[in-house]
This record gives sequence, structure tokens and C-alpha cells, in this order.
Amino acid sequence: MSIKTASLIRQIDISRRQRENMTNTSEFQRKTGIILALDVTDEASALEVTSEVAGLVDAVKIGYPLVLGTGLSIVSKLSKYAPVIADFKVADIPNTDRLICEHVFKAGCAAVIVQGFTGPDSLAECVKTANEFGGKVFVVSEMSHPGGDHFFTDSVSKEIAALAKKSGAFGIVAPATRPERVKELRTVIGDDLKIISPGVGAQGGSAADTIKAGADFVIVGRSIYNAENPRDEAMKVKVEIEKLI
Ligand code: FNU
Repeated sequence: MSIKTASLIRQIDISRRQRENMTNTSEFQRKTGIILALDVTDEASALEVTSEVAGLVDAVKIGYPLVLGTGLSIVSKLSKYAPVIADFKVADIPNTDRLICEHVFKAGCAAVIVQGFTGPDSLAECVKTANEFGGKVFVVSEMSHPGGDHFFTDSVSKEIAALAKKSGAFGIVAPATRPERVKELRTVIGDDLKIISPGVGAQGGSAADTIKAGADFVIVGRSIYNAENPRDEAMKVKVEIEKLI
């Protein structure tokens, strides 16, 4: 078999797996379009906020702040309310990426967020490991903070998005603070991949503008978990998104 044929077969296999992932999962079905970014650092607050917004968020995203504060055992406790996304922005050599992703999925996470700038082999290892556990990979294409487009320039973030698609990732992370970039990145990946977008609320992005630009989910943290009434705040975002339909 020629290298070209082998590569073509691999591509077809990746697309098939992608489709299976999308149709087989009940986990990332969009009901409200909201992912809670749970960056509180203790278990009691994490469970309190999550139980308050249960049913109003389609997933809970956790990262270093909470996991370093509580340990990975928090995942099984949060999973009772919603699927958990591990935002570890995995960015290492393939072997280390695999070891990290194995821990993530063994702990019960439904998805992991990884960096794409590490290149095709690192990304492929994350996707392969996720597939072994029936999990999903989101690839950061461009970051949402003001300095986020310093190195993630237009062409770099588009290249990363294209690589995410080629690697069989489930989706990309794109900045709600720059809806025009969400729109452009959507044209790069087409409709096969999901877009999850952080930057709504505390970072100044608007849920409606982000969804209009082509995101499937908005990621909202501080403006929900720091609110006096997190449920009311989540409800406001839900209604804002619903008005678009
Ligand atoms: P909030 N996050 C982000 N921008 O904000 N994973 C990115 O480009 C990115 C992220 C995360 O501002 C951030 O770490 F790739 O309080 C935090 O957990 O609403 C959340 O998204 C945003 O939180």
C-alpha cells in the first residue's frame, strides 16, 4: 500500500470516528448552550454552585484551580450533575500527553481541552487516547484574553483549527471576546466540529454575539459562580441564547 493510500484510509477512518462520536454522545447535546467554567478552588463551593445551576448548563469545565485545590476525585462528584470537561490545556510530547489524558478519562471526564500548537503528533496522541476511553478532545485555536492574539495570529489559529479537524478532534476553543474570529474559525472547520467559546461575562464577551458567530456553546465562569444567585445568572444567559432561535 502506498503512503498516499494509507494516509487516505486514515483520514476516512478519522471522519468516521468523528461522526460516530457526534451521534453516539448524549453528553454534549446542546440544551442551553452553556458550559460552566468552575474555577472555584474548594469542594464545598464547587458542589454548591454546580447543584444550583444543574439543568441550566450542558457541561461543567474544570481546570487547575479546582483540581489542584481538591484533587481529581472532584470529577465523579460533579459528573452527577453534568458531563465534566478537563481544561488542562495539555501541551506536551505525545507520551506525556497520553499519560495526562489517561488520568483525565479514568477519573470520569467526558472531554479534555488540549493545545494545538504542539503539532500533529501530540494532538493525534490526545485524540487516540480519548477515543480509547470514549472521550472527546477540544483544541484551543485562539485564546480569549487581550494578549491571546499575540502569538495566536489569524493564520496560526486557522492552521490550528484545520489541524484539529484533521486530527479527529471533537471541537475547538475559540474566543467569545472576538466573535469575528469565531466566525472565521467556523468557516475553517465547517459543521463537523463543535465550537466552545470562553470569554462571556467577566471578559466582556456577549453570549448572543458568540452564538450568532457560530459557537455551539459559550463558556461562562465568574459571572455565574461569583454572582449572588448563580442560578438566576445562568438563567439570564439561557434566555439570551434562546431569544436567537
Ligand atoms: P471566566 N479559558 C479562557 N480563554 O477564558 N480555556 C481561553 O482562551 C481558553 C480557556 C477558560 O472568564 C479560563 O481558564 F482557552 O471567569 C476560565 O476557566 O468566564 C474560563 O475559560 C473563563 O472564565
